[in-house]
Amino acid sequence: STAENNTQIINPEMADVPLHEPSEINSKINLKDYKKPSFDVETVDLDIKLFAGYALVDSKLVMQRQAAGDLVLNGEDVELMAITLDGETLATERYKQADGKLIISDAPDTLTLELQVRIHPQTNTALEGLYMAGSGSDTMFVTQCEPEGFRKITFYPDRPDVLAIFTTRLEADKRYPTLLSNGNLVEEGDVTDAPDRHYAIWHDPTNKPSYLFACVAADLDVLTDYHTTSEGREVTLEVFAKSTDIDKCHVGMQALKDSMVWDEVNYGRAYDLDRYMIVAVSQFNMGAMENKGLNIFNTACVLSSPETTTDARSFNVKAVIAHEYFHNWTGNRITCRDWFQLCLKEGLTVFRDQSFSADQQSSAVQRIDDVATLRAHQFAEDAGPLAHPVRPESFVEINNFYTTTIYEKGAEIVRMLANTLGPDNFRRGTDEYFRRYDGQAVTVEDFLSALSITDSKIEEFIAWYRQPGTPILSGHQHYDSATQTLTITLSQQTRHVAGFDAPIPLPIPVATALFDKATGTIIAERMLMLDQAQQTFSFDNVSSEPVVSLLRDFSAPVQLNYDYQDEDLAFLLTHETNGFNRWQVTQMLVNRILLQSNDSKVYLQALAKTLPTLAVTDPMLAARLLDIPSAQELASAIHQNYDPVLIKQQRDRLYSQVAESLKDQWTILYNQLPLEVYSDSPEALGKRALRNVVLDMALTAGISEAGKWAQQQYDNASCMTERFGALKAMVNYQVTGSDDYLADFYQRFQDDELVIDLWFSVQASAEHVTTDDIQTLLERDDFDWNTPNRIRSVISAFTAQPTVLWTPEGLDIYTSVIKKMDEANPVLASRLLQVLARWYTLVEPRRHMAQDHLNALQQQVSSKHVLESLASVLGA
Ligand code: 0A1
Ligand code: ZN
Repeated sequence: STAENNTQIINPEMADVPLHEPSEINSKINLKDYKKPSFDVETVDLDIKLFAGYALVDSKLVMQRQAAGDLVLNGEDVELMAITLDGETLATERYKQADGKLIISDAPDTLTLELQVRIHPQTNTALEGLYMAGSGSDTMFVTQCEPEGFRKITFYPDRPDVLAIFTTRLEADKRYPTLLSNGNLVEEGDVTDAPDRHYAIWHDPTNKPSYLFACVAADLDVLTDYHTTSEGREVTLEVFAKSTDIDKCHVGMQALKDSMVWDEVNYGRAYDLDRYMIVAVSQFNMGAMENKGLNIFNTACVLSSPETTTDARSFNVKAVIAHEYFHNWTGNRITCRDWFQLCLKEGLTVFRDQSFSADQQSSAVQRIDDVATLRAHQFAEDAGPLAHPVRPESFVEINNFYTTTIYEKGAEIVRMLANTLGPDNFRRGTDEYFRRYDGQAVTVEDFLSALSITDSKIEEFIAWYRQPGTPILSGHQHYDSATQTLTITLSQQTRHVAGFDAPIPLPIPVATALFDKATGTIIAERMLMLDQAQQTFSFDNVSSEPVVSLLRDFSAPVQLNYDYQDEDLAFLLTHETNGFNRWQVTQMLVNRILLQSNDSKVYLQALAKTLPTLAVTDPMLAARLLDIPSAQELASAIHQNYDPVLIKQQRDRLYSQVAESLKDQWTILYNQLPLEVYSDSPEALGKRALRNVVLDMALTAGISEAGKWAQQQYDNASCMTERFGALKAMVNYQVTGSDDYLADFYQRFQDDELVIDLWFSVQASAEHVTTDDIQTLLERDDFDWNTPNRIRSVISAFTAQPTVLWTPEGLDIYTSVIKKMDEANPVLASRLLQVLARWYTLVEPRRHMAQDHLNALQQQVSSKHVLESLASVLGA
């Protein structure tokens, strides 16, 4: 009867996905086939000369044999102009070039290889390798080498277990005064005989894999600051951005300094070079990139100012800065042996940035946001055809594996390890990890082995890395008043994902507390370690039946299915001591109402009781407690006959019930939260967040002045959070005059690309958006197909409205964008496609309609990125 009942979740949903002819995708790469490289690179000297229509790249590799076998270099879209081995031109019969490889079969054990290649950064729209960003007179050259972009710059053994010392000479026209690469600047000057050209030489003293190489040629301003490390090193910090953006670099700079101190204090890790550079680029496929000493950032993840950046985005800027900085130790100094180990650096680094962020704001709110993201995106991925282990065992295109499973579930595993060990032993473990593996390319097993020095059971967590699917944790309790004993029985079940071994029980740490019903206080607290299919845990000396709070602070990435009464949850909403746990029970209540048609009375009463005080004591938490899962998150819990219209109606109905039942509160609260002078304190952030939620609620409840409030909030806004919150509300509720406000917003911010992205997205995600509206946005002159941020501001925003997306017209638009990007930017195209993975859960006729669209798309695309994702999505 319920969408959450076990059978539907555990039965492999893919059973009713038709088998599809596998398409012609290039061969799979398997973890089990890993072989050490036959040659190591000791030093690389690069000379990159940028010209108007092309670039020439000279390289000199000093190499040493490590194992038997051919000398294999990778190269894609690079034109070989010259090749010498130990100073002699290499005869064409001594090497062969095929399938993106250059193979030299009878290479000596030590050798120097010199190559010259020609590449075309100006026409590189894939944003991998060396590419030109920007347009017209406002261009720059920039690189993206992770995971396999370096092979688009020159022939090289482009794999993370080949570490080398890089020296880079970069030469360009003086229109690009800023010439940067990794490490330290050793020389710069004019090019003899070419008065318009100049060069710079950079040397990176650390051994690094090619994916961490970067260079930039641009015309940028710089914001400079300094940090003295705990080891006494003076580090120059530089953030490079367009001159008009430089005043938006202070938030990022401060976050960088905070991150440096945080890593010294919490992990004993100090920075190791004299210079740390960040470059802001407006065309970038992802958030940012941790290249050694020279991070490249999507402008959206580094620029921030109160007038132009919402609080949520600004908070994200700080988190991404921290993430990339933390990679210096977890990723760069200790790197991955192969790309199957991607979670080794990403899971650990996300865990570290989440911990950093938790120290910058209420840790409860941080946990709420991280868990909400995990549940909305990772749980959906794990429930569908793109499910894969946190450490995959095979792939066609590694770019398809920068997923929420590897990042966010990977971070949850590290969190479980940290919680199981406790802070002291976790620190001992990470110290050991850094001591043992600094300068090496290692595996997940190496990480677990270092962490387990104080507790060998830790190594059992390897199962979490190997097995896909979200475990379901079920349980019930029994109280025996005669013996004063409470027993809790827990069991776990994970769906069997096609193509993988049958699931085995995982070690699941279940943080548990018992609450006395009469006093509402905690009478016992324990971490239960469920490591079998089913286990019973008992608590003695329990004088009356308590309310059990389970999975506190979300102690494991599982779906909880405990036989709570709604009243127990309402009790916990009042008495739980930790804000995260309070939020978690509201979400359980909401899910029961929306997915199991439970009555909403208990939930509404509990909210009415909690909200008025909480709004004053902790406005940020109060705002979160009013969360109702998004349409997409709800969809991720439905495994068949998903009807987007029905789910939207139910969600809207509950939203209205909340708004109506607390109607008197909204006016009181809105008046309690007058606009204030901008401040970035947690209190001010909390008030702004709550004010925007209250505004929405007031509009839903039909409070007659609410439209006025929105207009006034827009007009008098002191920052983007206030202005954009008001605009969004006006657009969604079609407040009279909202079109004028949209026009005003455009007018005010037309020179700021990132704000115009907001302008696009507020329309594309609007409650009443139509496919015609989306089409109109895509046809505008300022809709730029070369800028991923702009594409996402319409296309990704549009997925917020599943009732429009899952229509023939909606899918026509969505798949035509994938088709368009398939050639130009396959990384982006494939990521957009992955969002459609759960098409097969739709109710007919939408299901067939979606299938037809995906089948048609398969005939029209050719990148292995999109073909691999499509094959999985179609159930091949
Ligand atoms: N390592 C980066 C993420 C990243 C991955 C791929 C990219 O280009 C295709 C760019 C960035 C991080 O974790 O931040
Ligand atoms: Zn990362």
